[in-house]
Amino acid sequence: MPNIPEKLVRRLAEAEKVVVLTGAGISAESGVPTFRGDDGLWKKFSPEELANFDAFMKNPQMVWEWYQYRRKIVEEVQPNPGHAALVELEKWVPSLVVITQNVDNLHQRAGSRHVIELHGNILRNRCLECGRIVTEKELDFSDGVPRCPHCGGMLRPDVVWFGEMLPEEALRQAYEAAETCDVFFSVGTSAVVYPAASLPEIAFQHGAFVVEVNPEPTPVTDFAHIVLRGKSGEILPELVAEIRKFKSENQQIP
Ligand code: BJW
Ligand code: ZN
Repeated sequence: MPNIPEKLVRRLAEAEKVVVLTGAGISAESGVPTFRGDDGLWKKFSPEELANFDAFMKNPQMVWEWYQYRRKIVEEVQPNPGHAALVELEKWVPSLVVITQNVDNLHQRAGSRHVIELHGNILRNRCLECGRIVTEKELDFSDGVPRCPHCGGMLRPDVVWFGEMLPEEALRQAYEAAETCDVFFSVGTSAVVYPAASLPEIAFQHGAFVVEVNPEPTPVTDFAHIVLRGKSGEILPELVAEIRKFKSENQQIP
């Protein structure tokens, strides 16, 4: 496990605004499969092929089965020490925003207070006709594909597929956070899916100190100020321990 550079601890101790962009890798140690790479969720199909509206309309039953399978995983797993470390980090910096590409709700379950969801949430469903949000309890799969209890329209998972716009307000807040932060972390994301993938570079261009936490190289590696190679469930707790130590040595106990 890499040691945490003192420079990073100092930067964090002085920071006003910290932003953490997360991807599937932060949930890997909870048991949620990632999308790409050797352990990727979609080995047979690329995410680009499956996660789009045309694929859903062509075979809604298959796509629903797939989402119900993943939903079950997400409901059965627990947040891991990486999620928990981000909750503690809130104590040590004046402002912390988590921007997540994940749809698994694990940051919220861990207790992070300011989470921006860029790609929706797998626990919600939305009606294609009336736009209402429908809870999981209301889903009826007796005809294969669930229908809206209000208008009978087709339901879909309330997530963002390829070719679809990200939620406007969430994206606006994410850009603003990236443009104004002092320290920006890119954690457990392959950083290949846009527009989320542009956020680390935007932060860098606006003068933020950019840190990558990932066992593998990504496009962010090329410009990050510090790269911490390894699992987020190990590195993030170690980082938070260093800040806790630094703050207590400097008598800034909250
Ligand atoms: C660990 C670890 C451990 C492992 N600890 N780390 C500009 C340029 C080029 C293309 C585009 C562009 N702008 C838009 C596009 C098109 C497209 C796109 O980006 N395509 C690229 C693939 C080329 N983007 C879109 O279509 C987006 N919409 C959009 O831009 O709207 C405007 C528009 C409309 C019409 C036309 C053009 C523009 C929408 C993107 C939606 C993405 N949706 C998904 C599915 C969500 C629902 C679901 O879950 O089913 O989001 S795809 C999937 O990828 C999911 C993820 O959030 C996303 C990112 O993946 P992530 O999180 O990075 O996971 P992995 O698996 O890729 O990486 C895991 C990482 O963890 C790895 O690096 C590991 O090493 C690491 N890891 N263990 C730490 N223990
Ligand atoms: Zn409806």
